[in-house]
Amino acid sequence: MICLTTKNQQLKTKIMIWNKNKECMSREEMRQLQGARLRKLVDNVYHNVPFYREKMQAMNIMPDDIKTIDDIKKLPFTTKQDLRDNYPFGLNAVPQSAIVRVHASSGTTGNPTVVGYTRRDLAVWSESIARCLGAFGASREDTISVAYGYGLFTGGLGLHYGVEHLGASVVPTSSGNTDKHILLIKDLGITGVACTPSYALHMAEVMRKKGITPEDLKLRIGIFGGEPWTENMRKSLEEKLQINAYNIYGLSEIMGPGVSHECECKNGSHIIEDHFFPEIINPETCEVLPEGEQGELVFTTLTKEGMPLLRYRTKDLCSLIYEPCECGRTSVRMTRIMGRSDDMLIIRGINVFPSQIESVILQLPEFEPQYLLVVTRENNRDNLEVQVELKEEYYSDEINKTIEMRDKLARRLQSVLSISADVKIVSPNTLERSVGKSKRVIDKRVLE
Ligand code: DLL
Repeated sequence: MICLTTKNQQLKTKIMIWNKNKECMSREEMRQLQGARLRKLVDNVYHNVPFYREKMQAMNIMPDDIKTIDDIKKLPFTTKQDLRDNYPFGLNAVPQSAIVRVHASSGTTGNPTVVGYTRRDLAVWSESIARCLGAFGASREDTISVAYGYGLFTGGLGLHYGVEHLGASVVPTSSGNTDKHILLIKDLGITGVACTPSYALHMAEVMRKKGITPEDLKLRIGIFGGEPWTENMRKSLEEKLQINAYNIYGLSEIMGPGVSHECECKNGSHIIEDHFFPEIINPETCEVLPEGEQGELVFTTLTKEGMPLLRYRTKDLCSLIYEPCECGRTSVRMTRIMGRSDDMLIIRGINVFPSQIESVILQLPEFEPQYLLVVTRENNRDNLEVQVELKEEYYSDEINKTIEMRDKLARRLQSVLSISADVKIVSPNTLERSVGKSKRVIDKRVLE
């Protein structure tokens, strides 16, 4: 553990580089390490994951063909669909007895994406989060509330064990109870809060209404991610809460939060590259793009044991920054996520695919397969409205019958999506029909 004094005047604290050996390695040393880890990984998946063995055989690649990290280009890609096709544990490289935890996130339809972790995977995860927290200026002196959801979502438990690994105190508030959370921030002298940026804005608003000012609190660090946000949102959060707000990025398939993180320079997120190797590809052609170009982010899990993945297509669009960072870390940085190359929506931090909603609607005989999703953000809270057309034969003047059908669909959606939606039943033939690709989603949220 190393302490550096930051150049950033705004952050009047000592910044720690948690694992200087790995975070400040020379680029050549890093490439050597990545190459060695890739060779081991490929050998492992070839012998232990039939899916990868078959893919590699079909491409005429043997583990011996992988010699340096540059040979990664020879390897097959992995997609969310591959995870679904091998549901639940078909991509695991270890026996079930070695799996000590399972998380899951939304699949496009039907099956969720399930990820199994070994004890060592969890240790790597906690250490990665400790690196992030160190970069945010947190130390064992801090008390950090984790207001990401605890459960199948990786946000809650991921941050939780990382905070403990750092040696700080964790307050597992989970998401939801804003009043109690604010009370705890005040009474326990909480110094850091981990949640989605939209929830943090909501919390700031509730505090303002309660007459609580930043001077009443010890809060100084915001650990925000799980959904896209902007520089203006950072400015607003830093002003309203008088904190330093940092971006943390990750995805369950690769590990969860902690795949990359900002540092005090707040100029791109450092990728934990000794564990997660990044590439940027053209999402149409899958060709690797030259340094600095924007495209789809792809990760290879260099050290994962439970469910190692080769070249996993995240569908997140961004670019990579290879120039050294002033903070002293040598790792590649990624820009903010600019969008997605698929139609996934993130609503209140939860991933939602329009196809999931469609499949629920199709299961109910009362409705036409005609729907429109309208997403809005009011008072920093996302709202999902599902407009759906009733079939002629179910059309009735009795209001109770319509309410019954609406509530039934709302309950089904809640159980599949894990978030509530406002269902609005519309009369037959009222939703606009399109000639070409139908427009199913209107996202009115403007992230300023
Ligand atoms: O959202 C893990 C996470 C939890 C990250 C808490 C950070 C904090 P998933 O539910 O699998 O995992 O969703 C992953 O969320 O592919 C991005 O599209 C989006 N995402 C996550 N973090 C960020 C971020 C977690 N900082 C998907 N900025 C990813 C923009 C983000 N998008």
